[in-house]
Amino acid sequence: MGNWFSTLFNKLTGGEREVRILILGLDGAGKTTILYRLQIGEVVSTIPTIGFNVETVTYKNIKFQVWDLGGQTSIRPYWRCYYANTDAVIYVVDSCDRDRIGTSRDELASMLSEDELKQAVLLVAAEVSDALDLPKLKNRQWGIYKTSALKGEGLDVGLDWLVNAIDRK
Ligand SMILES: Nc1nc2c(ncn2[C@@H]2O[C@H](COP(=O)(O)OP(=O)(O)OP(=O)(O)O)[C@@H](O)[C@H]2O)c(=O)[nH]1
Ligand SMILES: [Mg+2]
Repeated sequence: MGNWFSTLFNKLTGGEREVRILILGLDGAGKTTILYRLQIGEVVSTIPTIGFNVETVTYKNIKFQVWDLGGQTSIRPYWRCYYANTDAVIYVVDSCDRDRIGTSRDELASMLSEDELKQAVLLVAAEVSDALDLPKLKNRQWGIYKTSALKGEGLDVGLDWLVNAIDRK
């Protein structure tokens, strides 16, 4: 078994460490709602996140350490403190928030340009790939899924994609 394979095997079976995932996106995009929908399978009532929430989520026998960071303008500069050793980013976009889609695209671009996230797989929870310039991304596995954290739609298929994408790395 090659080194690469055993590292991945350990990662996915929890032998070495959990898969580290960041949930990012503008304030009000639905990040915290997604975190708790994934963890307890229910919609919780949220307040704006100042700082972060972190939870361990087990999905299909894989342990994810999921970090949900606050998305307000004043908090976004701190996202970079969490980038090291991140396996995947789930980027959440409120597709109804048309006025701020450009801001969301710019934050995504600046996040993806960081060296520490070079290897990270990108899953986008939204329905707005063109507006985010996703088709222009090079050297990055990305997937986009229309999701509703309230209805619980789209999260499973998105996470399945994410697990396979990490597996292929
Ligand atoms: N319609 C709809 N509303 C949602 C969805 N997900 C979250 N919301 C609502 O959007 C509001 C903000 O959700 P949060 O999960 O707190 O947003 P957040 O991205 O964590 O925001 P910050 O912590 O400020 O960065 C809440 O009122 C949610 O109920 C969704 O999929 N559809
Ligand atoms: Mg939040």
